[in-house]
Amino acid sequence: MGVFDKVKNLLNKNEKKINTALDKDQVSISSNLNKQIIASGIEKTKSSFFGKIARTVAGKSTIDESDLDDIEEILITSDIGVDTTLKIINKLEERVAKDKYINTSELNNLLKEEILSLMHDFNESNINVNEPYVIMVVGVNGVGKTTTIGKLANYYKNQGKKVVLGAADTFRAAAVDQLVLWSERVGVEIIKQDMGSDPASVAFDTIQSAKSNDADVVIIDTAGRLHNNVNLMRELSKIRNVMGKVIKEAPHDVMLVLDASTGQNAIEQAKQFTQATKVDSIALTKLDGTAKGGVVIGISDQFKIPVKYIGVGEGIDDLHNFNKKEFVDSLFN
Ligand SMILES: Nc1nc2c(ncn2[C@@H]2O[C@H](COP(=O)(O)OP(=O)(O)OP(=O)(O)O)[C@@H](O)[C@H]2O)c(=O)[nH]1
Ligand SMILES: [Mg+2]
Repeated sequence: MGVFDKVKNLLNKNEKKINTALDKDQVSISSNLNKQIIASGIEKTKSSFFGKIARTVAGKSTIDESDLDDIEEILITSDIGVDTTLKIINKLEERVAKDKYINTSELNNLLKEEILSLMHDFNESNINVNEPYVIMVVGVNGVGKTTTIGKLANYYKNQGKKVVLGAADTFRAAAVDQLVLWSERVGVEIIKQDMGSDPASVAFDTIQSAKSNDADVVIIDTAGRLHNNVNLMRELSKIRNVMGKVIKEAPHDVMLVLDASTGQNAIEQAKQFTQATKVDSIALTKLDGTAKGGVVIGISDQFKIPVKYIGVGEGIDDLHNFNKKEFVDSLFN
């Protein structure tokens, strides 16, 4: 290797080192920021859940069988759900039976470990498919579907993606207007028809337009429906099927929106929806206003469907990728 090549190699190596260091810095800055946002978003859940646990074990150096009943009650009242709570308590019991008692910091670590092992993370899917990536948003009335779509559109637009919204909630006049407002606010295209028109037809138009205009992401709004209404559920299937006629794999992501502040009701909705239709991911909204954030743990354990996003406010930037480790760390720190 000549002197020139050696110098060039050296420079290249240094540049790589600097770039890697910068990347690492960026990752840690954004990860810290994410942690702070999540921590403030789940403040109420944290002070309720962790506060209760801390009060139960305050002044104690050891936890025995009888304390576990109190802990069980706290987990259940934190909206983690009975099934998931029992799994956690069984593990704690095993440990107490083995060691007779555990100390409070061990208790915290054990709780943290158990909760983490029950939850599922989302492996970021590749939305750089050749055709538009289609997200169909479903959920009952008022859970935050349209708001989440606005925030998502903004998120993808900021990533340089071309986004098209589809106003397939033709059930209420105001629903289309609300999505139009979001499309203007974010600056993305929207496909709509008159109120009362066939939602499947709007979805079809949207995907066709997105395909011919080389869009990257399509997000379809649907009417809030009662999860026990068979006809409305059928309508969802119809919307879904019609998409597949334009893009074979569409919808790539059927996203169920759940309102965390409804606690156990959100778990019930997840049950009904997953029985009635394919659900690929969950967005959990309104974590900011509730102490019932424990519901994330129950949902993640019971449905094996990743919680992909959490909503922590009404603003355009109040949607975040969900990361189980950050969530559990925020809950315990
Ligand atoms: N605090 C808080 N409010 C939210 C969040 N997400 C949505 N909202 C509010 O919840 C209300 C309902 O939101 P929408 O987006 O209209 O809900 P939707 O599911 O589209 O409702 P329908 O179209 O009637 O079925 C609005 O006032 C939103 O601003 C959130 O993460 N935090
Ligand atoms: Mg809506």
